[in-house]
Amino acid sequence: MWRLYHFTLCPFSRKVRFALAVKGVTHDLVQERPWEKRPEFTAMNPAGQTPVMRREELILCDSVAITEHFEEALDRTPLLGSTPEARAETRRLVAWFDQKFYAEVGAPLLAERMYKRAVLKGVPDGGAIRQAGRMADMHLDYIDFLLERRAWISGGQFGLADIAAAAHLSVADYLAGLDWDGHEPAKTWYSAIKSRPTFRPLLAERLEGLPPPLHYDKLDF
Ligand SMILES: N[C@@H](CCC(=O)N[C@@H](CS)C(=O)NCC(=O)O)C(=O)O
Repeated sequence: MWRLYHFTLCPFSRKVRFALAVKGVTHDLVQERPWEKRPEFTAMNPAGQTPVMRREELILCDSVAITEHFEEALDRTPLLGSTPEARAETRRLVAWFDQKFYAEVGAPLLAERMYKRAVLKGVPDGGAIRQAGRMADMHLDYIDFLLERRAWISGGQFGLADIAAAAHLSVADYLAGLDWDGHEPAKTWYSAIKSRPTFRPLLAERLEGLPPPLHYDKLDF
């Protein structure tokens, strides 16, 4: 049986969890706080980052390596696309959310609203939060732009770019960093994602002492 070392508000962990659920890979979960740098954890992943997957002696680190591993190992429910062009587009957008969205929105919100508040018990930097909100709005505009031209973020079919987008957006939404008003295409898409039984367990999880806004797990938001 696979074991996934994850952190509830880690978007990369959420991406792997959503992909594993869609592909039907059973696993158990270990909650890891990566900033604690547990020696047994850094022994598995020298980068000290969640997510990590383990089955006996086999250890997989990094969300892209993990999701691509299951894409190659399992024929069922392909998530990258059926042509080289479709796969390149899916990978471009996975990188968009993992790199650009995370750097501009997810990481500052996690630093200010989760780490500073819940771990350091300090005072968040309002300027950094407002800047993350402005960038989030730009990303929602881009998601609207894509969804006015295609059925899913990945392209014609639901795929790994939708999973990456949902994982990153859900963390930003938990941290009250998204204003959905005026983003109807993105809202309709995210409502469809939220209603999936493979995504609902992620929405049900809470970090102690840090509740999400009321709309967070509602289909109508
Ligand atoms: N490229 C990695 C990034 C993972 C990552 O940045 N994880 C964060 C938590 S969301 C982490 O463990 N940060 C602790 C650190 O970098 O020391 C992946 O895709 O898995």
